[in-house]
Amino acid sequence: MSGVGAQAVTGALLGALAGDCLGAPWEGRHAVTRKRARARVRRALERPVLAYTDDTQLTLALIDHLVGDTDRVEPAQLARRMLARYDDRRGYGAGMRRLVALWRDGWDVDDAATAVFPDGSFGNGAAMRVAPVGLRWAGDHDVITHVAERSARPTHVHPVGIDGAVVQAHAVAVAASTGAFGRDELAALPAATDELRAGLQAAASLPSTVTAAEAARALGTAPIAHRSVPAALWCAATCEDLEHAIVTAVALGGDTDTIAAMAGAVRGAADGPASLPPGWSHVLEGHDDVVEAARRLAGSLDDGTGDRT
Ligand code: R7I
Ligand code: MG
Ligand code: MG
Repeated sequence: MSGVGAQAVTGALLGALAGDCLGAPWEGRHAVTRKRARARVRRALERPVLAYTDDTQLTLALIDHLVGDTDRVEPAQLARRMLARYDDRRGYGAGMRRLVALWRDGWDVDDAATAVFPDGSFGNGAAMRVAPVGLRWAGDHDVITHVAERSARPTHVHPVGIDGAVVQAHAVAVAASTGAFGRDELAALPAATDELRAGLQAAASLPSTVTAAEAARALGTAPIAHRSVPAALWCAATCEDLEHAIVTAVALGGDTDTIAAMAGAVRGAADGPASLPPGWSHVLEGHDDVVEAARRLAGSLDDGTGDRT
């Protein structure tokens, strides 16, 4: 059972939400300087509301499942929770959209997982939603690995897609339980595939002084697990706070909402909800829903049995 407190849970989920909302307007752009990225973030915050995307929607669906169904993850039940929240306008990946169509046609979840990509997807969708698993089982290494893997299965059965989720879950867990996430923590993360191992090694040794364009080239910014999780963890490990981590993720370009969301989950887990800069909360769509989901997840940690109300 996790020893993580409500502050770390709320911090991680709000950090992820902030990264998703602030990264989404710039998804698919080229790398820019950090100065320009800071101006982009400032500009985005002038909008009345910043919409969240699939990253947040699926994180909420995973919490629905962990708290409302079973805490050890049943892939078919998790798929139903994803379908219940699914909204086509939230910027889902192309493979994911086709998968949802198959689920709606009544396909078996295991069969559908290899129908779109024959070896399963190695997209970063399983990694971007996995923070609740790291929070729930922080300190329980083997359970995190096992449950993160199961949480990937409805949508990502490719070993690299799964590994991205396992690595990200461990990163959130270590940040939440120690209050720290730097290069040492990054370098110690367990990766099972050559792709993630190489990515983590590159991230652990990449200086914080490189330009965003250099970092993007070295680590990747694509919506696939091994070319986004390392970049997100580099942002989290080398930036002093949540705001800088998100600004740096925006500067990298590419899959900005997801890289910023994963970086935000880790920094927010380490630093708590107070790390959300003043003035952000009222702009983030879904802020109150995420706080409520954090309360439910943290509540189910407290009683040790899962809150199935
Ligand atoms: O992983 P997934 O849910 O995508 C998440 C991304 C995030 O950036 C979100 O913000 C959203 O924008 O999408 O969805 P998938 O469609 O399973 O994977 C994402 C992409 O990875 C796919 O659309 C493919 O381009 C690529 N991809 C693959 N390409 C070839 N072969 C994933 N698996 C494969 C593969 O096996
Ligand atoms: Mg998205
Ligand atoms: Mg994305």
